[in-house]
Amino acid sequence: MSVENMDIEELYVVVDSNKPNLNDKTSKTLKRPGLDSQTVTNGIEKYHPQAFKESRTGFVYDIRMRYHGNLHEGEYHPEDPSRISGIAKILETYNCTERLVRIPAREATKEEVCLVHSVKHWNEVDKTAGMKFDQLVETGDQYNSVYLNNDSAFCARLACGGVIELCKAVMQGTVTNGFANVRPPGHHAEPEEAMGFCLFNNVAVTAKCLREYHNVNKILILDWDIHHGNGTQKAFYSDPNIVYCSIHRYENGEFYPGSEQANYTFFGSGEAKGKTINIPWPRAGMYDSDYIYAFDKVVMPIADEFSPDIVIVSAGFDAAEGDPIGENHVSPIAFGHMTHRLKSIANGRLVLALEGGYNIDSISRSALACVKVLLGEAPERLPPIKPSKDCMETVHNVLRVQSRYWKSLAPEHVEIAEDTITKQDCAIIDIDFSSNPGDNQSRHDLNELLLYVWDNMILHTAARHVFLLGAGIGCSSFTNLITEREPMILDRVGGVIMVPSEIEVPKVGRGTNLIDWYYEHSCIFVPEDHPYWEKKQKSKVFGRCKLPVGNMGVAPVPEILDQCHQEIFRYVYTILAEKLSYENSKPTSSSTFVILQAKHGNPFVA
Ligand code: X5A
Ligand code: ZN
Repeated sequence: MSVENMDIEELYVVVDSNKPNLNDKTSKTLKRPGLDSQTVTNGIEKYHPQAFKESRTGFVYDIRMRYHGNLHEGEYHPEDPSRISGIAKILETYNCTERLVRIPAREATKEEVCLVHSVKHWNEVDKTAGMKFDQLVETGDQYNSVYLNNDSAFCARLACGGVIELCKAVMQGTVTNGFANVRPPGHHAEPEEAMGFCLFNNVAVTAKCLREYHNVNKILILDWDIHHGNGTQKAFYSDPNIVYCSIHRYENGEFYPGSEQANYTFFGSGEAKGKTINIPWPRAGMYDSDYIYAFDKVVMPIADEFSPDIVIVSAGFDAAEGDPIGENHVSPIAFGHMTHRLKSIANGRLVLALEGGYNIDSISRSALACVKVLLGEAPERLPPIKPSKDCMETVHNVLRVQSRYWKSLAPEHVEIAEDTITKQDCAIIDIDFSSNPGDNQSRHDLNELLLYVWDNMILHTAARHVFLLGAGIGCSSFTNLITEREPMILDRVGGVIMVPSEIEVPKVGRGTNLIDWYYEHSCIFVPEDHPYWEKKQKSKVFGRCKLPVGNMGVAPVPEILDQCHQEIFRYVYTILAEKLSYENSKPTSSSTFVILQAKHGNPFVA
């Protein structure tokens, strides 16, 4: 593409030249679809005599699930019996046990387990109860990451039956929600085989049971264990009634269980396209903000739109701070928040079933935070959400794929963006925003609007070279955007051009990295008689300020823009020409660019 030859008129794709109604946007993304006719007619209604009913929280814990243990005495295995006793103990210490309704575990039956697993698998597990030491070792070694003793099969049946009983209790209204403190875990267990410390897939078997025997129509399984639940995904990959959504460490397929099927490019098949949602972290080291961001941008909109009859969480705590395997940093408070958000779905019918998690202290404190929220306590306050660049990139990849299947992920604005921006080499998003410079409310609205356009339009595109062009009060909203979205901005923005006119020259936020970048990538046109030039110290936080050519002093925004437009486009062209000629030498280049322009006053006449 030769940018020099491009007519400026052709650059214009005015996506939205009026001030969108921010309230309208809110009601669109947060709207709750409500009960659809299917839910009302399939007999689910009788399960929740609603309004003001007292909330009760069920708890499954059977000490016999501690019998499953490593045969090699003295040899440490992370999936240890003390995991569930540690959780039980902390709940006791913090006086939660007495507030919980104990739901007895029982062994799952062959018929139940075989709704997910093959009879061959059931028999193989069953046989282990009578095996000698050598046979146990040999059988365990035949699987990927599984150990066995003579009680393993019994414990696996108990864990599975425990989750079934708790979910039944929730559907029947005996309890509102609950926590299943069970082991061995389940989500790696596939229809035909044990895997990853898992023998039977507790959550998958439960979901099938609910549909088969308990008249439940739609189920959401949310898996926040650090590992991808390959077994659960496999069990429901073509089932449109069960949504499986997993947040996990992926590392380009390197992390356990090490399959490409954990990538966001796997989203379900046939009628169930979009019913598998993978949110794959590219590395270890994710924090609370990353999880909450994924929740707010992907999990909750989908949960709301799907409107399940019950939510089951594959609640591993190996993403918790301190976990030796997960190496992420999720705090107990964040686990509490995720639990809290999920309570808003399915009339509060929510069951957490333990999966992985290998630091006893971490999993105990995380489980405690979740149980407290289930019991009705408010989660503690979290600091403001600051997702990492890797998180935002992952989430937006997920959104790009999933917005084809979920309306709530693709508001009208974004559909326009898909059509007008992704299908061409370039586009201009023009936001005209009329207001008075001193009006704080409109400044706040414009800040929100730019963040919204960035998150929902620009990040949905493949544009690698975004230019930000601010005029008048639009300028300070851009420095706000740059500060709020620093990691992605540094990655995607080619240059920032500002024409503040009589407005104060805005500054970017703290951080030498950001400030240096801003200085290197900005071009701020400040007229000769602007008070800026009187300042003694000209800090880099104001960007690279310059006098417009043929300076005529402070004038209304449209006039200054008019005066500067040659210079502005020369600036954009120079940077683009440089970047594109560099990229064209590489096969993977993308030449798309967007100019986001926000200003007040009359439309910019080029
Ligand atoms: C349930 C769970 C982890 C398996 C890791 C095997 N399994 N290296 O967290
Ligand atoms: Zn795990």
